[in-house]
Amino acid sequence: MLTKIDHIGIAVRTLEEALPFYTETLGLRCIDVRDVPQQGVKVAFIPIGDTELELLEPLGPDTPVGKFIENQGPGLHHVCFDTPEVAGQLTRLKECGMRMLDEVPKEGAVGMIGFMHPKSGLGVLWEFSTRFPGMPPSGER
Ligand code: CMX
Repeated sequence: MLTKIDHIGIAVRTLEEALPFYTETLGLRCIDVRDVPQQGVKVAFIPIGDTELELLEPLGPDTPVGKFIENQGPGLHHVCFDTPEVAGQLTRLKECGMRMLDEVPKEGAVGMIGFMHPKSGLGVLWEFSTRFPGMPPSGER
């Protein structure tokens, strides 16, 4: 079961360069900035309605977001579904013949996550996430 859009991931060259557009020009609020070294990114969390934008600054050129920016420039990087059972989702999608980048969940910034390859996702890099116990849903913190 997929319950909502947990967040939209946006690749940025630097948070310093990107944040004023979101906070000053658009008038949104950044509630947290955090390094997520296991994903190679520094993340700024921006709630909007019942979901969030995640601005993703690469921690180096040899990271997924670093390579994405080198190839395509900054912009929309991925969309994340919330699900109560990420492990089951990854297994089910693999059984459907999807090319999974993760067959078992791994630790993300706010939950356990897994990605589907954009070639199976019809051009979109889809993420699936189950928030850690005690972590409020996106848009509620
Ligand atoms: N969205 C859509 N398409 C994408 C994409 C993206 N974010 N990133 C790459 N692609 C496309 C490329 O344009 C390319 O397409 P063409 O072959 O038509 O030119 C193709 O995918 C390349 O595929 P690849 O060679 O298999 O893979 P890459 O080495 O380019 O890596 C990807 C891409 C998605 C497999 C890799 O970035 C990955 O494993 N991502 C998952 C982890 C991740 O993104 N972590 C960062 C976010 C962490 C967080 O949210 O906390």
